This record gives sequence, C-alpha cells and structure tokens, in this order.
Amino acid sequence: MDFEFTAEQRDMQQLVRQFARDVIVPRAAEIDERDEFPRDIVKEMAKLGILGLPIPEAWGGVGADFVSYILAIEEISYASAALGVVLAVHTSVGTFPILYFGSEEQKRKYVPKLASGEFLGAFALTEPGAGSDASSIRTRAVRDGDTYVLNGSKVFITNGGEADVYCVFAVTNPAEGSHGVTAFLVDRDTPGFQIGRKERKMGLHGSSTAELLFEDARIPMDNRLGAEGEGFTIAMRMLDTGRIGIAAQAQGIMRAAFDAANRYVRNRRQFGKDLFQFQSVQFTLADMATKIEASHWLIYNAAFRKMRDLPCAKEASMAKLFASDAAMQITTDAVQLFGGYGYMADYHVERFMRDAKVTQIYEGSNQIQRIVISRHI
Ligand code: COS
Repeated sequence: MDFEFTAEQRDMQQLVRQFARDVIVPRAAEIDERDEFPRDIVKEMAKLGILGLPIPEAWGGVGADFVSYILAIEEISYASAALGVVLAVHTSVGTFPILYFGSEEQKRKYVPKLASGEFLGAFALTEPGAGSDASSIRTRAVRDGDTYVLNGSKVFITNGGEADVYCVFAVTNPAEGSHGVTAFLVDRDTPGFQIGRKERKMGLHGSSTAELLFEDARIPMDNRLGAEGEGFTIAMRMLDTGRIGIAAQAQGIMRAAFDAANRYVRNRRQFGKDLFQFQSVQFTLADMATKIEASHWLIYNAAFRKMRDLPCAKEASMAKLFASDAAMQITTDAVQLFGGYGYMADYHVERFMRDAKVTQIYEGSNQIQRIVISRHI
C-alpha cells in the first residue's frame, strides 16, 4: 500500500489551498453573515477548473483523479464549508450521475457545461415525507407520449435555485417500490418547475438550500437518466461517492477549528501561564489531532478505492460517519478552548461548529451510515 499522495495530487492540493486562502478565507465570515450565494467566488472556482476537476478532459474537465478532487473539497471547506458543499454537490451528485449513467447525447449536452462551471448541478431526492427512507418518495412521473409529466416536491436541495440542471428522482411505477423510481435531468427553465421556499439554516450560510416544486412539468423522454426503474440504484451509487466528499468537507472544517484553537492557546494567558502549558489543554489538542489523523486515513482509503474502481460503499460510510462526528467534537472543543471568545462570531470557531453539525445529517444521516456499514459486515 502506498501512503503518499502523488506529485499531481500534491500540486492540485497546493493550487486549491492557495486559492482558498487568498480568495475565500478573507470573505468567509462575510459570506456567513450575509447568507448570500457567493456567485463571484463560484465563478473564480470555475475559471481555475475546480468545478470540473475529476471530469475527463474529453468531457471538458481537468481530468484530475478522484483523490485530487477529494483533496480540493477539503481545502475549499477549510476556508468555507458553504463553498465546500457547493463544489461537492455540483460534482459528486450533480455531474457524476450524467457522466456515469447518461446517454452520449446527455453527456454532450450537459457535462462540458457542468465541468466548465457554465452550469451548476444539483441532486433532488429528499422530500418532505421521505428523508432517510429514500425509497418512499412520492414525486410522480407519468409517461405521456414522448414526455414524462412530473408532479410533487423536493426539499433541502443544495444549490437549489442556483443550479441550471437538477437530477430529480420520481416514481414511475408505484407498485414496484424502490424499483419503480426513475431519474430525470430537469432544466431550470422547464415550465411547471419552480423554486419554492429558500431555507434559513443553522450553518452553511451562503450555500443555497431550497424547495423544488413540480406542477405538470413536462420532461422530454431524452432527459430520462438511465432506464425506467433504475433511479434508486443511481441515487444510492451516487451517494456512495458523495459521502466521501462530505467526509472531506468535515475534514476541512475540523482542521480549520484545530488550527484556530492551536494558535489561540499559545497566545492566551490565564493564571500566569499560556493556556497551552496546562496539561488538560494539551490533552484536548492531542485528542483533536488524533481524530483528524484517523479521519484523514478513513477518507483517503475510501477515495483511493473509488479511484481504483474498487467497492467503496462501506468505506465511504465509515469515513463520513467518523469524520462528521470528529468534526462536531473538534469544533465544540475548539469553542470551549476559546471560552467566551469562542461563542463570539468574530473568532470564527462558532461558525465552524454550526457548519460541522450538518455533516452528521446530510447525504445520509449517521444513523443511515451505520445501516450501510452493518449491512456490509
Ligand atoms: N448501490 C447499488 N444499489 C443499491 C445500493 C447501493 N449502494 N443500496 C441499495 N441498493 C439497491 C439494493 O440492492 C436493492 O435492490 P434489490 O431489491 O434488487 O436487491 C434496492 O437498491 C433497495 O435497497 P434496500 O432494500 O437496501 O433499500 P432500503 O429502503 O432499505 O434503503 C438505505 C436503504 C437506508 C441505505 C437508503 O434508503 C438510504 O441510503 N437512505 C438515505 C438517503 C440519503 O442519503 N439521503 C440524502 C439525500 S442527499 S442530502
């Protein structure tokens, strides 16, 4: 087993790290406070190729490997978890489904635009009554000649309202349960498709989370992704990969919290000593560093397996479960080390803590990750 990143992976990490530190870090607090989608930064990311990193050059992407992509999510999330999820959702579950399951025509129509960042992608599975229990979705797609008529709604859709194309899951055959679900590519300007309520969230301010409403939206046959009834498998396969990205997002957040805490305890004096000189503080930092290291190996093990086309569903769920719990613990500990200052917005660690929470919830709650893991063992 090779434990080193390649020169190309390191170069990519360096490039994205520099961009994140120069362009995103100075704006991160403002993005959080204004809670507005940072379109200008997303455009800058597109110019650098970040929105098409793991997409083959033949399809307009950079052609970087999957590990480089995961490193990029981590670096962007270190600076802003909100931008980290824009990237992760756009790529893992917005672009990959088309690349892996799309017809040649669908790939030609969408992938180059998504890879260049001209288009932003999104993934719409969750509904008001179907979150963890994804196969109980109700959005209906009824075939009518050479179109499907979509009715229903989706909630909590990342990039909702900002994306140009949505991978939407709907029931084509209610008698078939999960085998009656079909995937569709829905263009933003489809008549009958509207963006509903935009959510106000605990964290990830700046990333868009919206409701999607379908009222007799006619989707051309050509926009059905994969075969009828293949939708649930497509969703599950894409989430397997997506969860590695969310784990990397958690990794970026926890590293940012650790670095902030590690700096702070060397400058803060109480009882005549630097905080760092108290053994309890050293132990807290030691625990944080150990969790970061363990999480790193789980994530890169899953990413290497995915890169080599080896089964990775179990490893992805383990990485997401462990990294998100570690991020929650580490950001909470960071706030505690900062004391009263940690609770104040000016010191950023409270933002890291708010941002970390959702990584335990979305792309499958950690209870769902335990279901996936236990089924594999
Ligand atoms: N890859 C390929 N196929 C898969 C799969 C995967 N990872 N997971 C399940 N399937 C297939 C199964 O093999 C099964 O097919 P067969 O009936 O032919 O055997 C079918 O899909 C149904 O699977 P299963 O019976 O396991 O479905 P469940 O209803 O029990 O649900 C979980 C499985 C809980 C894992 C699934 O509903 C899930 O992941 N829920 C969370 C959804 C989620 O992450 N939402 C976040 C959305 S993005 S914010």
